[in-house]
Amino acid sequence: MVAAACAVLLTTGMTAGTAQAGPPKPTPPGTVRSPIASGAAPAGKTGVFDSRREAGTQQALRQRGAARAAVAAPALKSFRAGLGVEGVVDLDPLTGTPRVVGRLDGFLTDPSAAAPAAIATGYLNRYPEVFGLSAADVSRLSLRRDYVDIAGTHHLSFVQSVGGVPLFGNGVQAHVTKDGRLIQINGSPVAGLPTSLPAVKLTPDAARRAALTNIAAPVRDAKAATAADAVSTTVFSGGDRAQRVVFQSPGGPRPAWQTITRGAKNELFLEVVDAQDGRTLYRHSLTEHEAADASGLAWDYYPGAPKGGTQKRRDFTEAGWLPAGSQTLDGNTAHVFLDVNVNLKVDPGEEVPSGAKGRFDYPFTDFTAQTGAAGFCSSTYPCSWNSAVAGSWRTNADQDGTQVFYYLGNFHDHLAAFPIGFTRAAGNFEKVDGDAIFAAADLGADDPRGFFVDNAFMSTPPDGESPLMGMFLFHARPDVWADDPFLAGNAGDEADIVYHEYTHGLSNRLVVDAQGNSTLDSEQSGAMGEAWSDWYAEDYLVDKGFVKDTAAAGDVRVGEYVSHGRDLIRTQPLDCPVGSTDAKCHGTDGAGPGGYTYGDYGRIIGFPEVHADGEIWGETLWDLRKALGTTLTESLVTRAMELSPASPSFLDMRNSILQADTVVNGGQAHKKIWQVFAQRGMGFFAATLDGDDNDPVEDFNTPPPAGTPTGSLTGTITDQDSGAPAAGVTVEFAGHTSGFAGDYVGVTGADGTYTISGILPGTYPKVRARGGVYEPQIRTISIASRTNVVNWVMRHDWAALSGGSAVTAFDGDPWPTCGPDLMLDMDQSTGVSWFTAFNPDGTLKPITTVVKLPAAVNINGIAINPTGTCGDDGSSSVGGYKVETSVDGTTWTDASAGTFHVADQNRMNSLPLAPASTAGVRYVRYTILSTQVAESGGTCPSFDFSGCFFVDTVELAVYGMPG
Ligand SMILES: [Ca+2]
Ligand SMILES: [Ca+2]
Ligand SMILES: [Ca+2]
Ligand SMILES: [Ca+2]
Repeated sequence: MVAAACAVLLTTGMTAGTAQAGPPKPTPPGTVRSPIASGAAPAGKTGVFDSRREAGTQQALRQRGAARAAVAAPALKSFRAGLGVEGVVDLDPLTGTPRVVGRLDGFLTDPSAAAPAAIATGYLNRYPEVFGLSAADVSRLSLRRDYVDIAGTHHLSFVQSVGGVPLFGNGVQAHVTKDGRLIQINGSPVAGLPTSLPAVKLTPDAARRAALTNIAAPVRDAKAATAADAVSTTVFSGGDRAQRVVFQSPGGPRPAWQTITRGAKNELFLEVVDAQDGRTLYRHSLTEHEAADASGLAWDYYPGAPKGGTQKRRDFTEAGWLPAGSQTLDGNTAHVFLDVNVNLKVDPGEEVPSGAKGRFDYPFTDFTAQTGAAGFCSSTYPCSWNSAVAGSWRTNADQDGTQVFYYLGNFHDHLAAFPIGFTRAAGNFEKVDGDAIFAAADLGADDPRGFFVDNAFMSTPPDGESPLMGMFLFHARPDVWADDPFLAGNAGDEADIVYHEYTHGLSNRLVVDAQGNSTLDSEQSGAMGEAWSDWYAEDYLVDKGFVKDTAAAGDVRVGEYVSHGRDLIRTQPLDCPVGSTDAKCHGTDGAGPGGYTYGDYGRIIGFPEVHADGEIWGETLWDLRKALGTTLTESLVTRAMELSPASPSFLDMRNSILQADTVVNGGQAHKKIWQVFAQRGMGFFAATLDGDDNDPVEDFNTPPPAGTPTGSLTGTITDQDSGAPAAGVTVEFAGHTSGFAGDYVGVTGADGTYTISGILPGTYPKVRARGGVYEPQIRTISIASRTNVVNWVMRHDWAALSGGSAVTAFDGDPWPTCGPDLMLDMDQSTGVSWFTAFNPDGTLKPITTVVKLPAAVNINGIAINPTGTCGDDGSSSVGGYKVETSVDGTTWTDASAGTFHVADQNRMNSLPLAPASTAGVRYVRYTILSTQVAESGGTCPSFDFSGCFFVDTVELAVYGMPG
């Protein structure tokens, strides 16, 4: 909740709402329509016509199929039964013969040394009543193709014919394994074909003329040359062709001409024309599909990149991302528009329109010469707008929208493919499931305030609802931020930025609770979310050769383009090994040089922050990729998300990666995985209290060898003030309680004793005791291979909510998610955050909270942790304070007053108490009088000190005995 937000880059975004507002659907483009064809062309395949698929024909065929099924021949029934419960016998209503015969749990025949074609025809001959083919029919099949795939399977295609004239469409296909087992028969063969057909009435030229009329093409005169073969192959001057075929219509086989003619716009059409009456039986364009495909220009990495920097034509329709003829970028994978007025709705003028032939052809206009050094442009990092010229971003806006659409489709396909497998079943983003990505490019570009720069985000609701992605311009207007260090470009033009945001969708759909809601809600899981996003993006770009990861360190940089080759988005590149002395792996003042380790958590930029701390996880996964290769690592990292517990810590996810290795890889990579994590400080004895621990302890050990004798831990826990045994207190080894490697957890009984056994020997940095009304304690404990005794003395916190205390009044204005209850939760990682208000003389307006204790207490101590929290820096810590007590909530007695200093941050500070203030206390009133901004070296107002906006307290505790 730091007020100055300029440094926050590539966030997951918490923007409310999923912006379901849809634009009007595009009007289907004009298509060539036949004045003859009686059926409307099916959607999506304009120009296709098949007389067998006309509604009336289909109705008749359905009735025929139903009638046939009702009186299935006994032979067919017994055949079907013989295939078992997973047998498939699917009859084609047009032919009454099987479109598929097979079984899902095996093969149709045993292995055989016979020729594959003989295996297939032998099977057809064995079941004439199923396939409807007599021995004579089978003998007339001609083998057109025997395709052997890379697994050795034969895919056979047999053509049926009448008098040497082939049947159009129908036939027999058979698939045979390399050891001669029949897998499946399909193809809907036509049963009982006659040996001859009525004479044709149309000449080849008449058929050609009918075909041209059918496609509304001008009928040209042409000379015909007809061969003396069985199909009367005819070639016309001008290139049109015709040959005889047999066409299986619902009424039976008919003689026909198959023609290939050229339409009005030079498209080629294949048609089948009835040879007796000139009727169109079938039509399919051979080229219009190509011409009507939606396509556009896009590069693979960023403009000017050494590899993947050049715009190329991309077929959006063939890829399945956008229907042919689309006039906007609203397809199955995404709806990209330009939300220049940042209302998260598609307003008039915000769609990216297609040009001629469904093409989104928007060549990139280079602004480098216009923008120059002010925008950090160069030939290697060209600019796409000039922030000093209003509206100059419009020139490349449609180009950028098209580019974003390409990236989203491309990454959709990459993530869906093996081995990642982010498919529809896994919860990916597709319009057919109601959740295509709603992507706003040039977000806020036209907003007069000029704030919407240097960022990108993705917010991901559960499966079935569209996520919202935002891509901003980079580089602010000079009057808004003169020193903006970023390139004057478009976020949507850089692959890793778009892929980073897309991956937020992956992680938030895979790490979920049973309802499908994301559980990436802890500090460390948020950091992993950022790291995964960096990792999947760069992993892909390196795989494809667009980013070159050499043996040297520091090649792989997120935001290479918008940062014009500097470390502006992350503190250093991903490929920075631990201990690297390469200048590119410079690290930070807080974490030191070289690759980061777990102990750098919260120190990389001086305070906990998900993008910075995520670099530890990202670099670790980059090591893992180096150790295991990209394919296995993609698999394990993805499967681990699916196995993850809720709100995971880095150690939870390490465990899930190990478990994933057990599941999909037989545990073969266990040793290497441990080595990688141990080297990054996530070794066996590493400790984190949970996913919200901002101060995890690193360890560089792999697990002790199998068979190492274990030890146990036992002891007694007593109440410091009463001396009584403390029951119900949990003792747990942080980092060893997620359920994977044996939980090290024990609970005290009524006598205050606990025992944990089976502990591998070593030093565990965070062993925590907590429970009930007792203030948690954390200790480092060494375990030897024997019984180890550790006793604890714990303190009853009478202000703890869990013991029945309550905030009964306060006069400040707390941040919505950081209210005063968080002072009383005995959690040192949470606290209250108040908005500040100042008097005219600059002093803070005091903020008061009243806490009611569950019983009257003779107090012997009050302690406060005054530190900045809820995302604020140390300047938001409390300086001056006052504490009063009361037995009735009406009359107050001064108990303590003073000032907390920087040295008092991050700990509980015991307050000196006035003797008259401690007896029979039921109420405690805490007043904040000032912040630590001045002691932190700041003055307000200043965006550099969060204490100018918020003042916080982590915890307040009250000790004593019932009074
Ligand atoms: Ca809008
Ligand atoms: Ca979905
Ligand atoms: Ca490298
Ligand atoms: Ca707290």
